[in-house]
Amino acid sequence: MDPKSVLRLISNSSPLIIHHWDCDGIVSAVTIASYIGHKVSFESPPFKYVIDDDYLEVLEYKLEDHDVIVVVDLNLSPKYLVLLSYRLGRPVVSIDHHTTKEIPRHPSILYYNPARNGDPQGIWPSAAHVIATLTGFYDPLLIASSIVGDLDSNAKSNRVYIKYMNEIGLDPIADFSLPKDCSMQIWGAEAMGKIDIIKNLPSSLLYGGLDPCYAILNDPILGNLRYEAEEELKRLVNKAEDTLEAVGRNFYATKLDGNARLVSKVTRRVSSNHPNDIIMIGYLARSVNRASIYIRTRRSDANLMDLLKSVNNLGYKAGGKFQEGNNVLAIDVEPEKLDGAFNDIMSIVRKTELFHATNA
Ligand SMILES: [Mn+2]
Repeated sequence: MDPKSVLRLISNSSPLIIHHWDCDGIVSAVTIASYIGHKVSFESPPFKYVIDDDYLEVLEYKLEDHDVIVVVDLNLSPKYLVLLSYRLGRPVVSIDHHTTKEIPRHPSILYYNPARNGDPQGIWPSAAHVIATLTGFYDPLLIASSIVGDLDSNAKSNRVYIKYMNEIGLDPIADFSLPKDCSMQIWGAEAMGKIDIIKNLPSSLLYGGLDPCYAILNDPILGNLRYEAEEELKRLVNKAEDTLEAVGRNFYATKLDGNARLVSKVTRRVSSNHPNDIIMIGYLARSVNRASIYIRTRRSDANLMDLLKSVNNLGYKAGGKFQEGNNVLAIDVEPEKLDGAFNDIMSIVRKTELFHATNA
C-alpha cells in the first residue's frame, strides 16, 4: 500500500485507534494521534487477537463519532480486519511491523506494513517507528522506548534506535536505562493484565504534558505494577531454569503457570541465558485465563520460519518475528489445549532440522 494514500486518509479523519496492548502499541497510538491532532479515541482489545461479537459491541458503542478505524501494531488476521470494516461500516487502516504471509486484500482495508516479508536488518524495529517515518512527527524518546520494548537490550545495536537516541543528544548505551525504564513501566501494566490502565495511557500521554516518558516514569500506579510484575518474573525465570528439558539438538522446553502475563519476558530471559539454544515455554496466565507457547532463540542460523509453517499446518495460530538476534515464534491456544499443543510442537521439533547448514 502506498504510504501517501494512508497519510491522506488518516490526516482527514477522526479515527478510533485500536492499538496493541504493549509499549510499542501504546507509543504507536500516541504517535499517530499526535499527528492527526483532533477527535481521536483509543481502544485496546483485552489481550487477545480475536474479534468476537462481544468486542464488536464495545467498538460499535465507541465508534459513534469516528469515521475510520485505525489499527496499530496489532497483528490481526485479515479476516478480522475485514470483519471490523464490514460489521462496523468503517474503512480500516492497519499499520504494522510484524512478519506475516496473510496480507488483507479488500477494498475497505488499507494495509501498510513495510516489514511484512521479514526484516532481517532490523530497519523496522517497532510499529511506532513505521508511523514516525510515515508522518515525520514524533517524540524521539517515546519511539526509542517502543524499540526497547520490542528488542530489549538488543536495541543497543539497532541503528534505528541509535538514530532516535542521537537525535535528542542521548547516548544509546550509557542512557539506555531511560527508554528501558519507560518501556518497563508500561510493561508492568501489561504483565499484570490491567487493560483499563493500558487503554487510558495513550490519551493521558497525548494530553498530559511535554515529556511523556517523564510522566510514565513518575506514575506511581505503573511503578507498583512494574514492581509486582518483576518479582513474579524472577520467580518464573528460576522455575523455568529448574525445569528445562532437552527435546532435540540445542532445543529445550518447559511448561509453567503463573498469575501474570509474563511468558514473553520469561522466554526472553531464559533464551539470553542460553544463547546457543532454542527455548520453548508453554505458559498459562491464570489472571486472564490465557495460554500460549513461546519459542525463542538468539541464534541466527535457526530456522524458526519453517517451524512456524509446520505449526500453522497443524491448525494452530502462530505468529513470529525473525530478525537478527531476535527470533521468536508465539502460539496462542485455548487453556485446555495447552498440553496438546505443547506435545504436538515437541513432536514436530523432534522430526525437524532446525538449523541452517553453515559454511564452517
Ligand atoms: Mn506490539
